[in-house]
Parts: sequence; C-alpha cells; structure tokens
Amino acid sequence: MLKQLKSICEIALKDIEECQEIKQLNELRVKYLGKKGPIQEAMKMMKDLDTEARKELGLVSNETKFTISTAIENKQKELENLVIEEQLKNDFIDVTLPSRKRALGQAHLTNQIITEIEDLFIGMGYSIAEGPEIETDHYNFEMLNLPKGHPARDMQDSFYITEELLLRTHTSPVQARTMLKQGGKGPVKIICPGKVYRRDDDDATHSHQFFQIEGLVIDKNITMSDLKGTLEYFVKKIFGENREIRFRPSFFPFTEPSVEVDVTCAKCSGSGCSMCKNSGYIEILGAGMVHPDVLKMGGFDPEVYQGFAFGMGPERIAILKYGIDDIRQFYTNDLRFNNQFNLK
Ligand code: FA5
Repeated sequence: MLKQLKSICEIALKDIEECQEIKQLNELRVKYLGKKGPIQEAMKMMKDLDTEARKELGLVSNETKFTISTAIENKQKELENLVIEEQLKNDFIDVTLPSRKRALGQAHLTNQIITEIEDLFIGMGYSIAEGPEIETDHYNFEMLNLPKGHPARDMQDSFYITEELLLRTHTSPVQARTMLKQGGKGPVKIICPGKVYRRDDDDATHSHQFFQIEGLVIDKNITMSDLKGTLEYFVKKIFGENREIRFRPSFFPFTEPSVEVDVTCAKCSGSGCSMCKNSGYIEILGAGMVHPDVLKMGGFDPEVYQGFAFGMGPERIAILKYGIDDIRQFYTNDLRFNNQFNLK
C-alpha cells in the first residue's frame, strides 16, 4: 500500500505539472484528494492494520496528501498568473494610436459676423460697451429725445414688461448710459453689440428678436464727413470694394441730420426682387449726428462737443455678405445652415 501511495503521488505530481488549465486542475484535485480518491481509499484500509503499520500508513497518507495539495496550490497560482498575464496582453492600450476624430462645434454665424465687426472697429480705436436687455423707458426712449407720447415711438413697436420696463428695442440706450458715465468729458468712441426685441412681424428680413451693434463717437470738431468716412470704410471692408452702397436721408429723433445706409441686394444684385421688395437695396443701418438735446441730456455741452452715432443689424449684414435668403435661418437651429459658415 505504501508503495502504491508513492507511485500515486508521483503520477499525481506529473499530472499536476502537465496541467494547463484551472478547470483541469480542479478535476485533478477531486481525482487525487476527493472522497473517492486513492488517499481516502488507503485511509479506509487502516482499520485492518496493526498499530505500527497503521501509524506508518497514516503518516505516508498525510505526507502524500500534503505534497499533492501543495503542488495543486502552487500550480493554481501559476495558472492564475498566466490568465492575468494573458488578459494584460489583450487589454494593452496602444497610446500611440491616433484618436477618433471628434466633430468640433463652431461659433454661430451671428457671433462670427459680430466678432468680425467688433475686430474691425477695435482696429479703428473703438472699445466695447454693454447695457441691459431689460431697459427702462427712460433710457430706451426719453434720453434719446423720445418723450412719452412722441409719435416716433411707433417706429419701434415694443414689448413692455411694466409701464416703465421693456425689452430694449435698440442698442441706442447704451449711448445715453455711456455719455452719463463720461461726466461730460470726451472723447467717446464705443461700439455696443447686443440683442434687441421688437413686435415686428417675422419675414425674410425682419425678426422679432435680433442683434444690433451701436456705435457712438463724441469729440470736438466731429462732422458728418467723419460719419460718412467711417461707414464707407466699414462697408467696403465687410462687403468688398465692388459692393454698392447708398446713404439715404432719414429721420431718428436722436440724430440730426439722420441717414440710413443701404447695400445692394445679395439676391438680385440691385435689379429688384422679392427679398429687397423690388428696391434693389437692403437697409443695414441707421445713423446720424447726435442731436444736441441728446448730448445735453447725456451731460455734454453741444457747443463744445459733437458726435455721430449709428446702429446696424448684423444679421442683415450677414444676409447681404453671404447671400442668405431668409433671416429666420439664423433662429431655426438647423445645423446644416450654420455649418456652411466656418469662416475661421
Ligand atoms: C434704430 O434702431 C436706431 N436705434 C439706429 C440708430 C442708432 C440710428 C444710432 C441713428 C443713430 P432702425 O430701427 O432702423 O434704427 O434699426 C437699425 C438696423 O437694425 C436696421 O438698419 C436693420 O439692419 C436692423 N433691423 C431693424 N429692424 C429689424 C428686424 N425686425 N429684424 C432684423 N433686423 C432689423
């Protein structure tokens, strides 16, 4: 029996040595150390032996059991390590591989055109001013020579929140706010981009919510020719030398004299179409010399200082620059529209 146990031990160690998988190792554990295994069988015989032989068989059986179970434990660790190594090999991340391309977002066309206009005026020495979108009647109208009941208030149909508060109808109140901040001292040279709101019916060139960029220059000896030169330079820079513009006499209560500037229609190049209402031109801005009363209300002495101001619609400018057929394209969030204008 002792010899038999020795040879079983040798065979078991060989089997364990050759074993390649954990599953197979578990089968060997059951085969050699299980209840029906050879060591248990040998133990069962002990009862028929005398004391000395029983002692010896017990010792050898225990040793055999210990040797086999130690070999199985060692093999188990070895096989588990192999599995981990294999996993590590397969999970290897090649950090040198090029990454997946991510679609990058881009600025909305409105922001792109506003940035372009801002850059142009900053290049001419202007700085950027801001004002609130919820404005008081006082700044939106009264400080601009439009007292309550003035018929010209109808030019800008408004969204009132209370009797005194409204969504600003233009960026011109920033003129008044800037003048007061200056305490009557020039020079002033600002532009103010921002959102404005009007109860206008939406159509190809009108929106109830749109952007404006206000401009204000106040200094000594400012004349209409400064305004004209500035706007001509601006229009040529934005639209190119070949685009036709025209200055048309107009009326704004806060400027005197006042003009409106039109650029030839992008769709019909001036021959007349539905977009330009057959006029051949689309209006992009209103402007004029700051009215002496507005200068006075802003704390400036009109005998010493003069100024010019303008207010333009950047969406209209983009429409004319890129031949866009409808201002509603700016607000309907169709990415295909915006993606055409990656101008950087
Ligand atoms: C004004 O809002 C004056 N505050 C501009 C101004 C400033 C004049 C300083 C003199 C001195 P007007 O209502 O014309 O003016 O609007 C100015 C520009 O805003 C227009 O030329 C046009 O480009 C744009 N605009 C006006 N209404 C709309 C609209 N509903 N949708 C889109 N753009 C508009």
